[in-house]
Amino acid sequence: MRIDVVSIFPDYLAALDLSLIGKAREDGLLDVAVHDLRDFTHDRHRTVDDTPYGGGAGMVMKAQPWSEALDHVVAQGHAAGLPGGRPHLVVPGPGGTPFTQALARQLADEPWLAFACGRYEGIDERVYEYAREDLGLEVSVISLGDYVLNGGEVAVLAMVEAVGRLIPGVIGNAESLVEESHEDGLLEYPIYTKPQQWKGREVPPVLLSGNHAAIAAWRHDQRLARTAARRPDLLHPSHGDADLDVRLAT
Ligand code: 6GU
Repeated sequence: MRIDVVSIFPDYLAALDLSLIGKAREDGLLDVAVHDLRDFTHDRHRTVDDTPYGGGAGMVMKAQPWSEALDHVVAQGHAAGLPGGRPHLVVPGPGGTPFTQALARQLADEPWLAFACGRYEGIDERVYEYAREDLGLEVSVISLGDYVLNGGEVAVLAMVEAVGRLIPGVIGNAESLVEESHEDGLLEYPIYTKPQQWKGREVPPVLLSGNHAAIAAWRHDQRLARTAARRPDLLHPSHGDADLDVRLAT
């Protein structure tokens, strides 16, 4: 998979050289290119933002550096002989579609992803139109969750890690991918390792019983109890709607 990232803080993405993703790059499974948005400005101050039309707080990222950066990403990808022709453009932002394991799996099937890291209040809306209409890109705005980060860089690190580990060959033991939180809608069961007693605490006896059916049943119960306690929305997806109805009615 090819991954391009455009940011005004390319140093943030240095973490992509590390650990699992760094190893996948070394192994040729992932080809990551990070681009500095300011390289696509033409003024002395390398300006990437300006005040919003219509007023309001904060600054807006200018369309011009973004269009040139996206042109460059597409041209460089073609020069590198990429399959499929065009990247799926992902724009991280708190106003996007929620990022989930299911979305990570969809993105892991793409041969080419480009991430556009916004800062300030966001990017001039016409950049999305340009990407879709002139460059023919699929564009998805994706959010990590209901809270606000200062920019897309940290979100890209999270998304690239979630997507990268699903690419065949990146994780040695593919079985470890199946028994995970969010792969089947339940949270993971508690886990223990040696010693059997630690600071007066025992490992649950069933795990030492050698009774595989009993262990599987205990783990399933634990997953249900943990999901009910921490993420009841996963067990009763309609509960979220009740809140929404209250908000709309008031
Ligand atoms: Cl993807 N970006 C930003 N800037 N803030 C966020 C986010 C993304 N997801 C949650 N908050």
